[in-house]
Amino acid sequence: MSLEDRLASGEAVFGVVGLGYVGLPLAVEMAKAGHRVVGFEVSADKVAKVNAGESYIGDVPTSELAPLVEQGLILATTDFSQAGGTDAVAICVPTPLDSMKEPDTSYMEAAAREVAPHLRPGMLVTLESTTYPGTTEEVIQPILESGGLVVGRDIYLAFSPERVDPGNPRYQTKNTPKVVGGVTDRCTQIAAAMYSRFIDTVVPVSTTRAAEMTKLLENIFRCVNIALMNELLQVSERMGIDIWEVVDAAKTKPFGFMPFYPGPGLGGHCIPIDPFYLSWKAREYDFHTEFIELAGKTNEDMPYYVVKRLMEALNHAQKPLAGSKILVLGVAYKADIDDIRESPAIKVTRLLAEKSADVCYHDPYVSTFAVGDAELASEPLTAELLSSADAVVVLTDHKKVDYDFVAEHAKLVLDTRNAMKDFRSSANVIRL
Ligand code: SAJ
Repeated sequence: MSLEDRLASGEAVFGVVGLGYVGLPLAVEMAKAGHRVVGFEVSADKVAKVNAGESYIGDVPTSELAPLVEQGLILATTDFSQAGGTDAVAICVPTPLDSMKEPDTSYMEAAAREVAPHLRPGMLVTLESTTYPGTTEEVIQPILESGGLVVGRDIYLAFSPERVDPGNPRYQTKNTPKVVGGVTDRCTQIAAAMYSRFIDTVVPVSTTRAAEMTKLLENIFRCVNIALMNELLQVSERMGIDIWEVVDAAKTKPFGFMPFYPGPGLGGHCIPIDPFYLSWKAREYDFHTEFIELAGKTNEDMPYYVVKRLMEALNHAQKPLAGSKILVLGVAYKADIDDIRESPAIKVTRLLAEKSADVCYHDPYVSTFAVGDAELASEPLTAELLSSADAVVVLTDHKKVDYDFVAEHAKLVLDTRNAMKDFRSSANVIRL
């Protein structure tokens, strides 16, 4: 029976390599559509948790995962030889930057090398990890073909970017349109047929490179526009203009404008990283992506700008930063989540510690946080804590924090997220 027949009949068995914030939700949607799913993980701990029906991903409730495991629809394993028993395998592994800010494709290559020996004619492999145009055909395809099978003839290969926004209450895996681009038209068709089994909208594009570039465009668009706001923040501050008021006013334009906001820097595992996958590859074509480089520089500068503004605010109170007690409010990379990857708070708190400030923090989602060699614990947000701080710096605008309480008890607040917009006229609250 052909893969398309097995897809249509629901008999197709799916594989997912990497059961993280992309792979585990994907496996759950595949299983909810009635397909058996084998999850491949290098972490035995994650394998054990999944097979016990315990979710470790915020977007996947245990109550949703457990029944699928009990029904035998989801099985996790570290044994990649079981890939031979699947019909289609989606690779959802990290694509970080290395210390030189260059793409680290080692996780994708390792995943492909684990799968390759178990490929059978008729199987489909899709790559979901965000990466530079050309990765699928220049890096992954040769590995998959190393056993003699040929993509487009014997097996199928496509790129389909993950579009997971952790914590998004409205858009999850099933209802977020899925772009798919194959090595051949047939690869595209088969990959689209696979994803259509459990995702509402599938968007085929002509090539793997078009699909790879689509995801990069989405995130470079954000990175550059956030950098623009961070630049406009700085010039507005010098001009005595409240950029937050200006953005709110610009938002009233019902067409041709999309609001972005300044902040303490760029966090997360996507936006600060993805653009550099393109700028790195562009050099191979003698092209310098100057917007991306400038945006990266502007965004990377923001933690330093925050510290400068804090020093100026303390200076007005005749207090040096050195020796001052600074309470950091929010360390996650964005509001209402617990993820601290690439969070600007990491850089800000390190800079404050380097300038001999006495730093503590409160974040309702993050219980411990490393500042240099020190491991800090989130302190309860009490009136005493607030009033004992020489300054409070809001780095993440978690909704569950009581900002009225903060304004009431804090001597001085530097608000980098406009979390305290209702107190913008209070003498003790300064907005970035
Ligand atoms: N940020 C600003 N100003 C803004 C928006 C964001 O400073 O106007 C900061 C955030 O605080 C954060 C960083 O930028 O530190 C990234 O924020 P983000 O809103 O882009 O959120 P992410 O990193 O979770 O991005 C994800 C991306 N999803 C995928 O890559 C699949 C992105 O494509 C989504 O558009 C984004 O979520 C989203 O819309 O929430």
